[in-house]
Amino acid sequence: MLRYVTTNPGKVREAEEYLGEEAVSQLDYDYTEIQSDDLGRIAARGAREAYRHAGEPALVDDAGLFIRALSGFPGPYSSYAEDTIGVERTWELASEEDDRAASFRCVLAYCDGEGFDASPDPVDKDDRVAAAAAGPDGDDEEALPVKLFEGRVRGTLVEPRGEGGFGFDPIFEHEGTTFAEMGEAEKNAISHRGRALAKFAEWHAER
Ligand code: ITT
Ligand code: NA
Repeated sequence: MLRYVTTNPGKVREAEEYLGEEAVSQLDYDYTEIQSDDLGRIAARGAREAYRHAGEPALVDDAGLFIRALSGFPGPYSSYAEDTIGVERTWELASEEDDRAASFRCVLAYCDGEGFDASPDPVDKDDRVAAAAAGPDGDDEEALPVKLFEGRVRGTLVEPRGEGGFGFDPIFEHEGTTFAEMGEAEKNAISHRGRALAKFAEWHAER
């Protein structure tokens, strides 16, 4: 069984909606989040650790909100920003800027203890480059292969609207609708996570 490794129930709802509840189940495991401004490195390390912990195929989801006028803040520190200043005050900070553009990014890191070279590789060149970049940087265990899938979506920050979703969804508007005003399927069709899940699903189906 594929394990979606996260402590965040909002992420799990979206992954189950996309992949199907029979195909994936949550592993509520708090892997070590290394200090890095690179979501891919954070996720790759997490996926190796989660696979070693669970002994089952592991998919780690590292994501964040990047506010252009704030030089990408909170980015990889989004979870910390949500817990400390919160969504309202993040909006207040952004509302003082003329430029309200932001993006969400999600990197999924997959590790099942196997290598990827022998299998046909339908994934585009960017993903292979990213996978190589995530590669060995420590002892032998660190050398477990990890495959990365990234998704991004651009939007505009607005005053909070909507009851759905999680995290910064109420202040993230895409084509007139905030992510918190969308259902899971609607959000997955356009979101950073949905796009990363689509790349993963396409690759995993061939595996
Ligand atoms: P895990 O590490 O256990 O998966 P987490 O919530 O701490 O849970 P991250 O470290 O990836 O996950 O932090 C991502 C944060 O970015 C998350 O807590 C939200 O504040 C924000 N975020 C990411 N994706 C989001 C989304 O789809 N909608 C709203 N906020 C999102
Ligand atoms: Na986290």
